[in-house]
Amino acid sequence: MSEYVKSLMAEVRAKHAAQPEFHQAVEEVAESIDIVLDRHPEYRSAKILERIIEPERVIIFRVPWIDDQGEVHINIGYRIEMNSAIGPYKGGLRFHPSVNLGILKFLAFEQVFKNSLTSLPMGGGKGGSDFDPKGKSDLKIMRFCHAFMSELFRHIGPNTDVPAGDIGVGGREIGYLFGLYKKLRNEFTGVLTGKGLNWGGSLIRPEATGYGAVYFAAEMLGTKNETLEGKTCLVSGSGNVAQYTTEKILDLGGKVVTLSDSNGYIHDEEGIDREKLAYVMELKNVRRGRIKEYTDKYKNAVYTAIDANAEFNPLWNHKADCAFPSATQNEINAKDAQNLVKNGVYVVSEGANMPTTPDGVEVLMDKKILYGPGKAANAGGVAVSGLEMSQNSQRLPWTREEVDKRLQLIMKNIHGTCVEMADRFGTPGNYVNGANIGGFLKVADSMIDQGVV
Ligand code: NDP
Ligand code: 2IT
Repeated sequence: MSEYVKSLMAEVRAKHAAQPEFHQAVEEVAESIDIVLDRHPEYRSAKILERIIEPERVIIFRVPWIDDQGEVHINIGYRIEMNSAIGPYKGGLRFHPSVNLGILKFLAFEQVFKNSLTSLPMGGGKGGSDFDPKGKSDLKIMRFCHAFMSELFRHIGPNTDVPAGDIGVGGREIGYLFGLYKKLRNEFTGVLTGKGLNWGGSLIRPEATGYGAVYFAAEMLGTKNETLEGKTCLVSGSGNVAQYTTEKILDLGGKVVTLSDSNGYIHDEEGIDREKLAYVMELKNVRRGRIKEYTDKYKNAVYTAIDANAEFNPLWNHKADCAFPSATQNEINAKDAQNLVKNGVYVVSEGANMPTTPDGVEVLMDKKILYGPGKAANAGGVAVSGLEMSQNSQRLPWTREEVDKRLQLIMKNIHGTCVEMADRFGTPGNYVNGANIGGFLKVADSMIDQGVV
């Protein structure tokens, strides 16, 4: 690590104390960008990276709400408005008990580079709450969403800040959030993405992150003249990203043998076919059940509990060709990465944000496998959010084929940018450097154009 990165990180750790995920995200980018700053002293003297690290604005608010039994609850609400150099703040909302300021800052920071890579005009943001939606009735979810939006509405807008979904926030939550926004503002605008199809949503938005992560994997395989046909794939998570990752792998002729939730995972040696996937979608999206129930229906599959404190996650310890981590941050550590490689995995395409720890990344890079970091590989979700914004502005919906065609082109271009930037800055094949540098340059040049603001 250079002296510059060391001193930058010492300052980040001091100023943003006790935010390990934020430090992790910043350090990875700083290490990639160091060489860019050497070649472009104007970025260094304008303190571009130092400015990108500091959120433009952080909003923290109380979310009091009353459940259907009349009990009062208090959650914390957040919106991190990270960077607006290339467009309105854009990024998801996460509802999960683990949510805190540091986690949302890491996500907002990653979002800045990811959104830039899509080539669409979107700045970076992220928000959410420590609210736990698990096991709650629709009525409780609605009450919470309305309480959350009763404060958030004054900070967002279609040209200011456009939230969307993330962990714990899907179509149902976006509906409740949109309903209250519309009522309070007395306007019908594209202030949120991931909306329902009847009220301004885009076709393919629910599918986009998972499809995009698979398109990205296909692009990486293409550099070796290979395809996903016949490949065995490990997928973690069983939410939005995991489901549509599985669907697209099936479309492209691959086989998915695992899915998980925070309690455990299923391994289905025969593969999760379309009928089984439909069962998972109904289980997770309608009944809101646990992945363990898969083995009640499909007796050949094996369920194993996951202990978050164990040395390694057994899900990553199966024979396979490709892995699509699609649950949460830091779900692949160094031991997991070693297990992946030992089991034959040579493609990792990250549907989740920062699912691999820094020493896990080091293992994958040392082994020179095809490793697509989240900010490139999972950019399809926010890209189609950007397309939803375009359709809302035009007041004209596009067909499924049109949106999917654009998504595929965007993922191809992101892959191309990663390859080109990695080459240009002397680390061919390094998608981490390629993504960080490609995302950085457009934001940096825009910040230079706009002066010190
Ligand atoms: P969902 O809420 O739909 O699903 C999340 C899945 O991950 C669930 O299976 C959940 O299990 C599991 N999970 C969540 N937290 C943990 C945890 N701490 N440990 C283990 N498993 C966990 O979310 P998404 O599918 O939308 O998001 C998954 C990942 O993809 C996240 O990293 C998100 O940031 C990223 N992402 C999402 C995008 C989107 O458009 N939705 C876009 C780009 C990235 P359980 O039910 O037990 O909580
Ligand atoms: O991490 C992400 O890119 C998302 N959760 C999607 C953000 C968006 O605005 O669609």
